[in-house]
Amino acid sequence: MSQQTILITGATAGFGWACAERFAKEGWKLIIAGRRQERLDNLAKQLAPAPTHSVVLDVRDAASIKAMLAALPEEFAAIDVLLNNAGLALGMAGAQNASLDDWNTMIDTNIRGLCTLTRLVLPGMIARNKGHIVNLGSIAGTFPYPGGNVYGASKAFVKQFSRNLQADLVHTPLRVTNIEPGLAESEFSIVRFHGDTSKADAVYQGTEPLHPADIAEIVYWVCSAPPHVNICSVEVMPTCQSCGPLFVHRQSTKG
Ligand code: NDP
Ligand code: 8X3
Repeated sequence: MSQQTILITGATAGFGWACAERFAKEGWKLIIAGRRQERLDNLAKQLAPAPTHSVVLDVRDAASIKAMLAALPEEFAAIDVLLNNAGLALGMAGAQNASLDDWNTMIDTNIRGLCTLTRLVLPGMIARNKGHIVNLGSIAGTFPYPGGNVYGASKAFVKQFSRNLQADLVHTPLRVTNIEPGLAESEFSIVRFHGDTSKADAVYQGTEPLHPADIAEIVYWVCSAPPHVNICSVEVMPTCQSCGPLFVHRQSTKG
């Protein structure tokens, strides 16, 4: 098979970085995107000699996405896999106290950015009769928790959008997968707590969380399944995690 091409958003850290390494190891061509130029430069050096095209890209900016796709060098233009990985959680306050700016950033990144990329990449895939959209959802899109509010809702969108995409594409050979990880250590919690590393460290204390390489292995696995096999979703937690029981708040019986 000729060399395949993957476009990875959010390649400058965590899952995206690990996926770039995993696919490079298998001889894929890589388009790596993120907002931090220096990280992209370091990653490209690390991936060498894999063919790599780096793009500074904010997925919230539709015009930049269009320009990026229009300017792809010919050898990277036929995207086989779009890995919609760029995303973030911001804050853990209850809905009544949460920052509206944080909510809008999550909506613009996790929902609007993912939709824009998908919409703009799909026509090329349809024309080539080949392609795979892999989205990074989360267990937070299924299981609610206090402070998860808009983050969880954005990942519920990703889950349902993935299923609806599959419905739209059923008459084509294109595939759609939603990866739904639980607790995984990356820069995710540092970002969530706005750079407070002690709060971020506490999230993983006393656990063996998932590692970005675990997610990369799963993403590579779903992409390397035979063409007639569409792995629709993968829910994955570290062994130390489970869903909690339903919670009931009871009035205090004391005075
Ligand atoms: P990281 O914070 O380590 O990486 C997030 C990546 O997203 C970075 O490369 C960042 O790059 C990029 N990103 C964020 N905002 C934008 C933007 N506006 N435009 C372009 N790129 C952006 O987190 P993870 O690797 O853990 O997260 C990756 C995905 O997995 C996210 O969608 C997250 O919601 C999801 N996920 C994470 C889990 C976890 O526990 N870690 C569990 C379940 C799902 P840069 O800042 O350079 O732009
Ligand atoms: C990340 C997993 O549980 O922190 O999506 O929301 S969680």
